[in-house]
Amino acid sequence: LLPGQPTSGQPAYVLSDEAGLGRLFDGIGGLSGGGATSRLLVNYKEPYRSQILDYLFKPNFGASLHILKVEIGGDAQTTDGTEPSHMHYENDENFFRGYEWWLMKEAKKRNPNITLIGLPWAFPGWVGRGKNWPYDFPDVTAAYVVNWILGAKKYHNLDIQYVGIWNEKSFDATYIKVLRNMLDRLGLTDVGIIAADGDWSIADSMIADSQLKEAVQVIGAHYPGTKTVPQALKTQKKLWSSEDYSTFNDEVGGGCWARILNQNYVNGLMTSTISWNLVASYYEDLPFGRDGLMTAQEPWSGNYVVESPIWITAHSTQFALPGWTYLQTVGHLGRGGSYVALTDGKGNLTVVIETMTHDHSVCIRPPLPAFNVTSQNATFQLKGSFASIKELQVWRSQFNFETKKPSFFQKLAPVKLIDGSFTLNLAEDEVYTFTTIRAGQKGSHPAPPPSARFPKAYKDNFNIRNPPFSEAPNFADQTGVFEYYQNLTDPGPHVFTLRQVVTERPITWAADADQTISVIGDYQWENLTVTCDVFMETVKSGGVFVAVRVDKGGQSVRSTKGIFLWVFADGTYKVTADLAGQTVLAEGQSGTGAYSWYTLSITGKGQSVSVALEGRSLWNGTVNLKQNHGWVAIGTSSFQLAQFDNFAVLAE
Ligand code: 147
Ligand code: CA
Repeated sequence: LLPGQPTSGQPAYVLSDEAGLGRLFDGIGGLSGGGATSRLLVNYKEPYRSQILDYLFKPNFGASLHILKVEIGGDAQTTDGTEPSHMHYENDENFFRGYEWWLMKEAKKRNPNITLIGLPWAFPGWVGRGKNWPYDFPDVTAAYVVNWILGAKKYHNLDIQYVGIWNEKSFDATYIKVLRNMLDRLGLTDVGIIAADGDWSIADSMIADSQLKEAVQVIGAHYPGTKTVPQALKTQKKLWSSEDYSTFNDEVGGGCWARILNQNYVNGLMTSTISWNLVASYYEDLPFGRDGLMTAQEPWSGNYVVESPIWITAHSTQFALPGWTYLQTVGHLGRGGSYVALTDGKGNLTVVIETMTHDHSVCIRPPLPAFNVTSQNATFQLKGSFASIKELQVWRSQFNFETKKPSFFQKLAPVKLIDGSFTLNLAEDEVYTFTTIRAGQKGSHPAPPPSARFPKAYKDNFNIRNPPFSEAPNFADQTGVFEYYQNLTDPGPHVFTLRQVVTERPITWAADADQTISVIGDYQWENLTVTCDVFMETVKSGGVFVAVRVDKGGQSVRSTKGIFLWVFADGTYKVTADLAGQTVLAEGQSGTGAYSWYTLSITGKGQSVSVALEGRSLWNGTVNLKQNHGWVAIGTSSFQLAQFDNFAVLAE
């Protein structure tokens, strides 16, 4: 029998602390990065940007998250783009790149108690001293990561509470000990190490190696399917689902989230669950489109969507905080579904019940074994220090898959307890919170502007002296990093430019291209003209491009197709149908060289394409791409410095 399951005629699930309590609750979180999942969020105008942040972080308002986990940018592709490193080069340090610093500060503004976590997916190439591997020089890697933690405090007054090892890649026991040691020597003893953000296998190593066990504070597993393993339990460490969800955020996604938030504890004794990702703020046609707790992928329109996972999160987060404790009396319901209960140890009690059916709660991974859920009556009997509770506040979500008219996070009339007990009728696909906590609110802001396509006429001259972010709006780097740059020695009109700054292949997490590329615009664009000024900073092997109809980003960026116009520092040009440059449509002399500015343009109209250099036609031809639409892009032929200016698109 499962814990709390009724044994005979009188069905009652006991909620009690009489036999002691369960594990300490560490909170529910969202993950920004891994990678570039918040890229478009930063460019929302106010008040929309603040509204989105309220739905995510404001206590007693929306998801009211307890934890924000961010990527420690490593200049490499990490799912939906690259995130910039705080150390592009060994002698470089800059703690104002990207948007994770800003996001952590916005989260903390709303919830000063939020737990902050950093985890690297990739590292700049120099960390590996030329090898695509971060563990040969563990002190170099540790210094790089610890420097990020120190910079967070020094420049942003952010206290990072936990740091991870290498997302979804192998861990190295020596590195973990070196990292622990370095943190301790610097007085960062309160910074916990989470390991190893993959499967549970580190538990075996920890049992075999007591120093490793000492060094690690939390075992973090990814997509655990709500289950743990005996070895992990044996370590007696905190167990977390340190990355989970990654499911399209429709109602089935909300159902997935409801089920795993409860059952990660019920089945796996995991005391934290972190959603990949926090907010879907990347072009939807990049990998894993809309796998966030909510959607904010249109900074140009201001439109965003508060999706069901936000309200499912609220059922737990608004009524239990990190530092609360799970009761031992949690479990499965007789006819399917589950319940958890938590207490603050001061008499407060929160119970979360879910009855998600199999087909309405499938997550992206792992496969979900069959189970049955049917409607049922459930009686809960409060005992121990909860026996005297007279009334509980009630919040309900009904997915209503049949009528397609869901209702999320509704406050119902409080329930009176009779002799410490209450009974409810549970239908399929419902979530309930019963709690002594009277706070709690279904927050709302006025409806955002309607959805709109990316503007057809778009320009950026990058002329901004103190940009709020290091990256220009809407450019989504897929290999390399493109930053605002002030070219002080430029005699003419190109003082303010955009510059590709990654000069060495990073220690990669995904298959980055051998070229660099940043995409922008509407994935449906087919007929259009793009113009951009380009400037190579590498003699002989310099090369830059402008492209249209770019069909891929993310982990498949290496096989990106489209129409690419390249000029090279050796005086030649090419038109290719792919980023890798294997399908050459045209090539010839261009007279181009390093350290001069050139204007490139491409016009595509149906199958005919024309390309021009300095306004003079270089080539006209017909193309027969598999896919005739896609983003616009800029980039370089290898990891090299190059600048871009006066970017302009006019689409039909
Ligand atoms: C995770 C990554 O950590 C995230 O950055 C993001 O890419 C996410 C998308 O679903 O996936 O990586 C995983 C890679 C492989 C598995 C699980 C997560 N897997 O094979 O089970
Ligand atoms: Ca400019």
